[in-house]
Amino acid sequence: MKYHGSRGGYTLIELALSMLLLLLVVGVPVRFMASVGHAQRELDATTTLNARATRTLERLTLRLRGANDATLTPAAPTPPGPLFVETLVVDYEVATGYSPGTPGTGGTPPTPPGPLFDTPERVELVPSPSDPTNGVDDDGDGLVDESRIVWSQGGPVIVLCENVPRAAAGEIPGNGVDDNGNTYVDEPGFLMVREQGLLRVLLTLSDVDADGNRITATAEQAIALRCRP
Ligand SMILES: [Ca+2]
Ligand SMILES: [Ca+2]
Ligand SMILES: [Ca+2]
Repeated sequence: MKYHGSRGGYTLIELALSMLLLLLVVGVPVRFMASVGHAQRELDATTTLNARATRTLERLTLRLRGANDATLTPAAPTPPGPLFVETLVVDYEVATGYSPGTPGTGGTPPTPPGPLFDTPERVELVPSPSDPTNGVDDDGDGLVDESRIVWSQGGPVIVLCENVPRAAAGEIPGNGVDDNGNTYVDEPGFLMVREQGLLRVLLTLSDVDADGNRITATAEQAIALRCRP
């Protein structure tokens, strides 16, 4: 069957070519716009995650900036020897004032002058209650065995941050190698490093955007500790 152009019709080949051209004209922009949409959603999600990481370190700094160096455990190593101690939990105390001491009276013994401390505090990385450490994404959020950062002061535990991955950005867990070249081996997404006079905090957060892409944010902060009450 053939339609002759001299009579104003088209051949089947011409129709096929026209359809192909139409698909190209319409399809390329559609795919381009879809790609731009995915990239924008990933960028928005990453920006939000970066803001969460920054906010978490700000909250941690608020909690830890009053910590007294002499009360924070683990204690800083004393050179010569290792320059730092890696840890997932720190205990510390914040000085609230200074006591001049009291003279002994009657049967009460005297007390020497010295700093007064508030109830001990703790910052800790713990497994997420909805995703216990078993190699399975139990809560179906796209992250396997994620953890959370919590703060406590002898009472209720306050969650400072969720979605801390098993391994820091660029680190392959359990291979005994410092894959991301930051001197720490197989470190998790949250690591506190105790050094002389300060606590260095390294944070990685993970999430999954609306298109199912894994996104990551990192932040780092060195918190100076108080040497005196
Ligand atoms: Ca799990
Ligand atoms: Ca999970
Ligand atoms: Ca590392």
